[in-house]
Amino acid sequence: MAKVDLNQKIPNNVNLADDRRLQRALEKWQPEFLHWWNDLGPVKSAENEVYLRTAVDVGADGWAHFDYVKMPEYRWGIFLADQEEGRQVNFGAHKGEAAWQEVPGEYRSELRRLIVTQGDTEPASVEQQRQLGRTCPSLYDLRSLYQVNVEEGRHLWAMVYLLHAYFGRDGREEAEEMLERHSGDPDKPRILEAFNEVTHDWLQFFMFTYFQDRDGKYQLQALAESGFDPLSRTCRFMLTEEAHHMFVGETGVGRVVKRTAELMREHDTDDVSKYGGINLDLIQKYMNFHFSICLDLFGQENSTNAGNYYSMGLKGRYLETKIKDDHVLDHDTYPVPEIDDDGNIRMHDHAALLAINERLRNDYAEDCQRGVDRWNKTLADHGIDYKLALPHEGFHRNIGIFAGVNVTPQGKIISAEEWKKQANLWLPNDDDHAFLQTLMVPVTEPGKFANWIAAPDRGIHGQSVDFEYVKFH
Ligand code: BYC
Ligand code: FE
Ligand code: FE
Repeated sequence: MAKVDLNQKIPNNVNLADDRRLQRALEKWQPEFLHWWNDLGPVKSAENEVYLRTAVDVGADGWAHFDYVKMPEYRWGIFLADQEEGRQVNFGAHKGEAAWQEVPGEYRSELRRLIVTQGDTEPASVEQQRQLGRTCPSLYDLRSLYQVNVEEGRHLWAMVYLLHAYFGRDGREEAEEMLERHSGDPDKPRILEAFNEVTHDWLQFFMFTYFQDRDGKYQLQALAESGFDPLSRTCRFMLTEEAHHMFVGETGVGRVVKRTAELMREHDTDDVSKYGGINLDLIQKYMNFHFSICLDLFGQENSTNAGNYYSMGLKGRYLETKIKDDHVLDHDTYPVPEIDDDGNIRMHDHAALLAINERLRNDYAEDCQRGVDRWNKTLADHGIDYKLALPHEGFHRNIGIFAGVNVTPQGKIISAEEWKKQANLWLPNDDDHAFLQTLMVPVTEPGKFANWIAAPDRGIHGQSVDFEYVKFH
């Protein structure tokens, strides 16, 4: 395993110093990245000292260092998980061959496309969240936001490293373009739809880190199975950071639910909005929105792209090697939803190879349910008879067979007219967003929290909840 070199301009465990050309190319990209960070990263944050985790190693016994950092001085590094001796391509047409240490020439453009799509989401999320620092509900939460942001920046570095190291000139051009497309830009938008939405408020931030970062987890898991070993190794290390992002989301939504439940008990009412809380119906609407746009991120139910990526050995299934089948899938089927002639949604068996996206989406949805169950337990513990629920997979979709079809959260197909009448009850509207904005008042005194969210059970890295996680200057 390569030694971690922290003293270099770009900390890394890929022996960057031994490859002058690559090192120079990345050092040329570095100031452009910083320029982007200053322009489109978190607003008014450059002087803040933030108690941050920095990746400094990949070993099981401690890979992170915690200390105050000014974010522009964060040490964004390149870290790959250790190489596995004798690793093979574990699925598709090349199953059983030694894992590739170089890009297989015939799959170059597909592989580049996957890496570019993955890389594009990372800075997109930073751009989407850049305004949130103005209205943080606490220093603890502000630090969480910044932690997620710097790590998404590092994930961009992870993909840019692969582009520079393995794709030559067009890889370098793709790396430039990562900083030229911008979330929501009408001319040069980010690649995937959900990454062009604005994150207006902190409830959205928690929904984002719960649902959208979880898409990240599942896509990274699928790419971690890749026969292209450097991609696999970099994704495996990214996943260790990703866990914290989803923790921020799950506990964030959980704390909102808890606070709402407390206010409901205290005032004996379902309508806690007049007491500065967020009603459960509104939390449900936000969930409907974020879950549905994230289901779109998995692509179409029947995808020849996904089938090709699989057969080529580039992108596998979730926990590929634990699945008990032939890992080639020439003859297997997988149930996929379809809209029958009578207008009902039914499952039909399709070629498993084409249904790779659908399968990953199902793995994802199952995982999403776990947090919802925990939030519902909080409600039950407060004696509240209300259950949050994930909407039906056909609800509010824009990609695949449900695109353009009006499906209720319960899974019933309705007319466009009916949809128009009811959509207000299912998705956040302008009034809802405006109401949330009234709650978004910054709280920056250590240990204090905005009224609409409960304090966390514990602080970060053994610090107390009232620790000064961010120092302003
Ligand atoms: N928006 O065969 P299909 C993360 C396009 S998140 C716009 O269904 P495929 C993170 C598609 O490109 C993880 N376009 O799709 C989270 C194709 O275009 P062409 C990100 C879409 O290719 C939070 C056409 O529709 N990583 O890390 O199998 C914070 C038909 O495509 C969308 C990845 O996504 C969409 N939602 O699947 C920070 C992994 N969906 O060929 C970070 C890499 C489909 O007709 N990406 N299209 O021009 C992939 O594996 C695949 O590109 C997708 C799409 C799964 C996204
Ligand atoms: Fe990421
Ligand atoms: Fe993330």
